[in-house]
Amino acid sequence: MASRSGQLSWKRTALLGLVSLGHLLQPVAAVKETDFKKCDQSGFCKRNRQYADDVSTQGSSFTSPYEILPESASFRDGQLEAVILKTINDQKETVRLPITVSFLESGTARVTVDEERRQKKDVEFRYDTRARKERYNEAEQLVIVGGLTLDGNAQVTHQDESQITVKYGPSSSFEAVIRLSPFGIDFKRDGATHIKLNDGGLLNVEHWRPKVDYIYEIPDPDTEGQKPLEEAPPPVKREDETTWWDEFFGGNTDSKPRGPESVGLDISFVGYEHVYGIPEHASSMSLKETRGGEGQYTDPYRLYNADVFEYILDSPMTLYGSIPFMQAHKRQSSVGVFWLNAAETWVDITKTKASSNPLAKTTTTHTHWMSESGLLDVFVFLGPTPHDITKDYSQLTGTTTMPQEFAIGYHQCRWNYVSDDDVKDVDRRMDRYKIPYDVIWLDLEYTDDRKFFTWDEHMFKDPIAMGKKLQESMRQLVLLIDPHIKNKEGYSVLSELTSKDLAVRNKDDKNYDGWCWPGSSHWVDCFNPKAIEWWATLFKYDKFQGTLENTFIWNDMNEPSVFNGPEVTMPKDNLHYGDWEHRDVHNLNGMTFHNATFQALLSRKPGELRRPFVLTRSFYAGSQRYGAMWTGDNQADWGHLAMSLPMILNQGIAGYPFGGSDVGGFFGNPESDLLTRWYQAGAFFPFFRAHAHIDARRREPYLLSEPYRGIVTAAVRLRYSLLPAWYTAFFHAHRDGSPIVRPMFWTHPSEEAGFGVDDQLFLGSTGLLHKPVVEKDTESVDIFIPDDEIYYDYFTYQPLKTSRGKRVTVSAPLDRTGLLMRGGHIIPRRDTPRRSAQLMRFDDYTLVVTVNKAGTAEGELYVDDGDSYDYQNGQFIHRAFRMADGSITSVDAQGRDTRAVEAGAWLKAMDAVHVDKIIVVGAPAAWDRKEVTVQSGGETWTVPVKYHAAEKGRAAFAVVGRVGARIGEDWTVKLA
Ligand code: NBV
Repeated sequence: MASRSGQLSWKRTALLGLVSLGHLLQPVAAVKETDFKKCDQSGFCKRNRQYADDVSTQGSSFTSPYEILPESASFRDGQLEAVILKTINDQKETVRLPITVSFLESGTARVTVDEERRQKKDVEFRYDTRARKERYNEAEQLVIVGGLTLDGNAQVTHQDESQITVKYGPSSSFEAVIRLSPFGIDFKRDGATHIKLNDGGLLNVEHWRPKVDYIYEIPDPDTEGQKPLEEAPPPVKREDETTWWDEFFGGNTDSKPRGPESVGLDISFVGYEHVYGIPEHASSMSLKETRGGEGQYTDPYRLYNADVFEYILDSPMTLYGSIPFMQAHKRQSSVGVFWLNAAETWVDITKTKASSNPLAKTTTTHTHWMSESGLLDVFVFLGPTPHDITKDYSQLTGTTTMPQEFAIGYHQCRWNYVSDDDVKDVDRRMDRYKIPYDVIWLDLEYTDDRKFFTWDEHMFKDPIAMGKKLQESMRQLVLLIDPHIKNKEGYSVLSELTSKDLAVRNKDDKNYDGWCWPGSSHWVDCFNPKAIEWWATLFKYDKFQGTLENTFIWNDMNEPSVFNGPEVTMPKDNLHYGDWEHRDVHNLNGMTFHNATFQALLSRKPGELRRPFVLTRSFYAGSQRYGAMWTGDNQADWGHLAMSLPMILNQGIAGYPFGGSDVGGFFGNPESDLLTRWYQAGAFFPFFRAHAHIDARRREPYLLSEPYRGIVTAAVRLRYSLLPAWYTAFFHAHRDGSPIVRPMFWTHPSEEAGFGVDDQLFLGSTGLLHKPVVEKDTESVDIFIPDDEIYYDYFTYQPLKTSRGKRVTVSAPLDRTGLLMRGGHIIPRRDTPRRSAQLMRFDDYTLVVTVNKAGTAEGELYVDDGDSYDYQNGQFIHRAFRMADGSITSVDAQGRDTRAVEAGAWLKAMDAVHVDKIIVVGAPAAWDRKEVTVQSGGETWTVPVKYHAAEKGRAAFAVVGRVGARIGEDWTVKLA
């Protein structure tokens, strides 16, 4: 074992050494920031920032050179079309930029600016490049899945030489005021401006131009020397052209056959102090300013998917995934934008304070978006609630796929479980120590020589037997599959890839050859629909031998990570399907691979329609449709544990809530207390997986000594008992994009003091408020309370002395996490711990009712078979629970007549599933009785109640049961 791992670790060091050739053979300790660009090393970012600086220096004497030609504007069926004229070269030349402003039925507006291709005779491209010459315009095809229906009721309410006003949205309460010269748009709701485009004049569409070699004035030999020096023309400030036609970084050259083509725009959120979103960054949820100042950043937030392992904390540096969606929030109002562009993107953020009344200064957040190429395509959401924004955004990009039920249980992973015996041994020991888990994972080393779809036959002698063993306890196996294909003769996957011409090409139109885990590799190009079809063939059970129905997939390295590529990724001048440059599509790359694998799992066997499970490291807007993500290669330290929370919360805000961080930390060896605290936190991540680096010591939870092992076991069991609540929260994410774990501003949009809180969360709409301990030697947490409700401690039923907008200290010794129950909720649980989620699927339920100040409570349960798509045909149970006026009721949450639903096998089996106990926390004295009556299915019976009067800091509570009503049927529990 030791020598094998030692050998692998050496290989890794050697390979990673190639990333930055300077430190070959030196162990890589942490991310080298210098391996990744800063804004001033990225040509277009530097130019756009310079543009912003020049605009600010010129102040009021600056006029944006973009104007809409009044005669070009026309409005039809909810869409305004016009041409923006950009004036260049000191008024001598103009460029035409067609603009479309679409008003969508949802109330979302979309602004798209393209560039008219100039005639070949006007512009001769210097290089004969295979790359497409129009701006990349296919992101919509890959990202947008709905919500584009135009709003037939939108109408122009005013038009003159200077502006066009369009009213649209719910009850025509939204307005877009389009200023013609200089071009700009103000978005208003109920007469007040919320979002402004190009108000700061930073719109910058770098138009296409021919490459002309520098023209130096060649001295005329006859007149040379005659001109007196003083007459030389004054130096003209030229644009910085040094990175227009090629760019160098870290020893790599990016040839740029199309020259400069960036798009930049300022977007201001008027009166908004907080903006969230644009993951993925190891940063606070409420985004910081980026142009200096105390505690602020000096670089813009960067979105350029990259393998930034062991990343630094509190940084705007790019990470593995990108979602260019931003939400701005203030008291009573949320608005947002989605910048649909897949190229490298940077976002500067600054805030200004202004006031008409010196006592009430309001902050405005100014953002400056810069993308290297492609269209300017921005969606504008006017809310007004966070939930409206979430719904409208997910109408466009889709919602979280309904997960496999097992996927929300606990996942046991490390790099690597080294043999099938190792896997079976872990499985056995988890059972011996009664620690539930659902999935065991195999990292890279299960393969033969890093050739995906093969097995190391010495170490994994009988994968089928291993898979079947897992099936006995209804557990699953996840295998790692990366997008790089080893360049080795005789490897059938390689020969299929190349013979079918499905690989990414280099700028010379040859299959791109880069270096990754297997050594020399090619990359499957999942932008090509044919590649997706081919990829699916590789996963058929008879093709990918050793896989079974309980095998699922993990996609790693799909940024893509290329050890010897610029910034550890692919050269930007590589070519994809359709001859688009990698530059245009980089941030979409990971999603196309994730999608290909998702599609492949959907079609493993004819007639088998089961939900796939695919984890991805790289992502873009829309990736939520294909499975889970995790926050990549973090570190076993307290800082990384703490950072998990804002990162996961921000994922939820940006429509991709199924996420988690490596529990325990990927690099390094966590002390037992850190590992324990990470399990307590992880039990409240939507994706709950422990993982460890190959050089890290083994740390399966049963290896911990007591008391840690027992505490971790309790944390995992807590997760399992709450699985019904988790599944219900996933259902909401699936239905309308709601975050699974929710930050305070989302649940309490009026409580200003909570807008910056990102270290605690609500689980769905259960009222469960969790704040884990993320600091060493800390035995309490200060939980922010966002309202005037009662909050009970989850474990002790103690009603806390809270006050709205303030923090309350909750005791959290090592064996306790900070977990409160907000009054007024009914939380579904399953209280018998079992080995896996699926073994619990026909267990009875416990309902925990937390009585609020008004003496009422409400809750929900959604459940389906957790595996198929039958829920789309009514095969689900969705209950709404309510406690009021001395009774607790359950009715169908969607108002269906459930008896009319023809029950399939799963729904029939659910007939045997009942409500076992109801625990009423904060039960009024009326519950102090011996029994209550239950009515259901036309019958009435009585059930016992055990009432516990309030005592020493503990609320009164009543335990009712066994209730015995069917979970899928209407029932009433009555006091009378
Ligand atoms: O496949 C090995 C690892 C994996 O364990 C990890 O989770 C990924 O984020 N992978 C990265 C490759 C390289 C790690 C240094």
